Amino acid sequence: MADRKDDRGISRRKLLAGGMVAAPTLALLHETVPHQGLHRALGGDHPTAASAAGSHAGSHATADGVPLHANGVGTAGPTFRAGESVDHRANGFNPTEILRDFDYGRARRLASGRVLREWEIVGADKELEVAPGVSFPAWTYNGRVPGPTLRCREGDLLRIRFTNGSQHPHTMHFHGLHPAAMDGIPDVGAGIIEPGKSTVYEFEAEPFGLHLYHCHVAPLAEHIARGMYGTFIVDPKRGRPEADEMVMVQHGYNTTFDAEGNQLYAVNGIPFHYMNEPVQVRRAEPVRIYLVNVLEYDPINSFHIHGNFFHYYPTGTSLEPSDFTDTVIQGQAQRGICELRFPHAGPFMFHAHKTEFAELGWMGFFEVG
Ligand SMILES: [Cu+2]
Repeated sequence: MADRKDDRGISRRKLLAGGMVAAPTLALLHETVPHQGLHRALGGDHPTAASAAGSHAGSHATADGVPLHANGVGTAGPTFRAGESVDHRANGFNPTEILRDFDYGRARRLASGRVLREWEIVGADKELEVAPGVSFPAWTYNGRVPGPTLRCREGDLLRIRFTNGSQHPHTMHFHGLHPAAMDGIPDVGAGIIEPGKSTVYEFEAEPFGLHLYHCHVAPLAEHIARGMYGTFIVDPKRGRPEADEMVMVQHGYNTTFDAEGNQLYAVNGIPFHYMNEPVQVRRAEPVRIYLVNVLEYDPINSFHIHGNFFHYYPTGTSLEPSDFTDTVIQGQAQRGICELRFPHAGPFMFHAHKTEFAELGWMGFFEVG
């Protein structure tokens, strides 16, 4: 859950765990909560992302006087909504580009007639500006969070050369069918790939669907939370109908490294990005969203769209949708394909209907033209 330390002097996780609430913290709770309630009842400013950013972007102290966040990120960090932005060039990626960036690798047809696809993936430590003025020491695949969206077709032979250029040991663990030696976990096959070492993962693309890959080195939660994940799409042999396709990877940033929750939530790398740069789509035309949740530390995530409904294909492994809805819940590593058309022009929000995540970055707009 989102960290609430700088509102109430203790995280909700610790509060729920019980027995941890010290007297000064209780005093803070009593002092803070009724005041907020009164303030809201009087029609005062709600803690929107923009106002929260302004009011929390300073240094706060816990009840025992310890500064909470050296980087200035409280329960809601600085956002784009004040008109600021991060340095996409320095980050080396832009969520607007990640949205429709599908990496098919280098492909060639083998004598057997089968298609071989090859990728070079490099593990790299990288400081990313994840919100205006907020630096996060990420562990990445190819320098971006999320890593590249690897895409292929059912039955292709896949060869992924992974080189660990990070200071930390990593692997690439793919979801899908493959031999044990290609599973990308410690002590099996190539096992852990130490800094400076490399390995090749090779397997056949199956089953068709929407999958993911991520590092599988302990502590697993931290390796994932630092940014080591990406989308892995296996298209069905016959393909899918034409559509404006995009990938959305839901994740977060635990900027305090307390493993208790996240201070920022995002889709495709940067919180609030699609508030300032809405996703451009065309009215009445088919849109297909490859929606993946890799959020660490929080048990669920969700996706909700305004003014519309979508057909939902869990894991993308069936060509028949299982639901027609406007909201879907996903646990970590759950994913699904959303197919929809926008009947009306105009701006339509999409966001986590775990609404606390929305106000900490997981919200955006479609601009239907
Ligand atoms: Cu790792």
